[in-house]
Amino acid sequence: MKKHVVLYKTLSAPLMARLEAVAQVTVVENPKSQDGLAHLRDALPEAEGLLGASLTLDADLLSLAPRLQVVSSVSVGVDNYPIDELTRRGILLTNTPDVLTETTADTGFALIMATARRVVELADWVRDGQWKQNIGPAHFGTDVHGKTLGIIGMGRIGEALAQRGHFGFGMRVIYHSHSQKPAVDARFGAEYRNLDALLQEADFVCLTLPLTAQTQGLIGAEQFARMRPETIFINIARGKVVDEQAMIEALRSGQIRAAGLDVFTQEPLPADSPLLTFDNVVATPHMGSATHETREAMAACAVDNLISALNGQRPKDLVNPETWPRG
Ligand code: 8YV
Repeated sequence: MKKHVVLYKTLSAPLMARLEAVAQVTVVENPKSQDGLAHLRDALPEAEGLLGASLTLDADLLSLAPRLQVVSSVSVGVDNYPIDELTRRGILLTNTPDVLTETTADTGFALIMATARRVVELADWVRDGQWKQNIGPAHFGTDVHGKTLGIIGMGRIGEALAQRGHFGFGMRVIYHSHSQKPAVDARFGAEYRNLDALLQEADFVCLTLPLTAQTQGLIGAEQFARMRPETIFINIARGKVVDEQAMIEALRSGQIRAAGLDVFTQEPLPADSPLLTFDNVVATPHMGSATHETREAMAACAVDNLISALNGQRPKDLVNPETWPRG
C-alpha cells in the first residue's frame, strides 16, 4: 500500500516520477495563499509524509496530521519547524545540509563584492544615462582583497566563505562560533575572536549562523555600534538574527558603510521597507541557494530522505535523531 505524501513545493518531472513510484502524492500549490493553505489543511489528515520549504509548520497545522511520520524540508535551515513537538510525536524531520553549501557561499561573496564595489548602484547609474564622464572619488568603492573577513557562524557555509576569502581574495579571516575550530585555523590561517572583538576588527561582518532561540536578535544596536564606519554588513543567514530597525538606524547614521542582505525579518521584503531607500544596501530575494543546479540537488536530497523514511530506513539528513529508531 503506497504511503500518502503531501508536497507543498513543486518537483521536477524526474523527481516527481521517483516519488510517485513509491507514494500516493497530493500537490498543494502556493501553501501561503488562502486557497493553498485551505488545500493543505484538507490534505493533512491523510498525510504520512510532507515535503516542502519556506512554510511555518505550526502546532495548528501539525494537529491536523495524526498520521504524519516524516517531514522532509528542502532547506538547510529548520527554524520554521517546531522540532521539539515533531520529536515528541516521533515525527522525523530531515533537511538538505550539504548540497547548497557552495552556492550559498557564492551568494555571500556576490554580496561582498556588490556592496564593496557598489556594483548595483553604479550599474543602475549607467543604465539611467548618468555616465557622462570618467568617474571620480564620489563613485569609488572599497577593496575586498587583503581586507579582514569576519564570519559569525563557522559551519559548512561559513567555512566555504572563509575558503573564498582566504584563497580567492587573500583576505585575513577571523570568526566567531560556538567554539574555536583548529582545523579552520590551520586551513585558512583563521583566528577565533569573541563577538565584540570580531565586530570591531572586521572590514566585512558576515552572518552564516542558524536562527535559534539563542541567535535571534544577536546583532542589535549595541553590536552595530561596535562596527566601524568602514564596515560592510552581510547577512545570508536569517533575517531575525538581526534587529532590523537597529540596522536601519546604523545605515541612516553612517555607523556602517553598507549592507548586503539576502534575508529579512519579513519575506518577501515589503516594497516600502526603509532598507530599499539606501543606495548602499544591496537587497536580494532570499536567493542563497537559488540556482537551477542546486535547487534540483536539494529537492533530490529531500526526496531521498522522504523515501528512506517512508521505507523504514534511517534518512541521511535526520535533524532530530532522537526519533530513530521509530517507536
Ligand atoms: C532555501 C534556505 O532556498 O536552505 C535554506 O535554509 O534558506 C534556502 O537555501 C529556502 O529555504 C527555500 O528552499
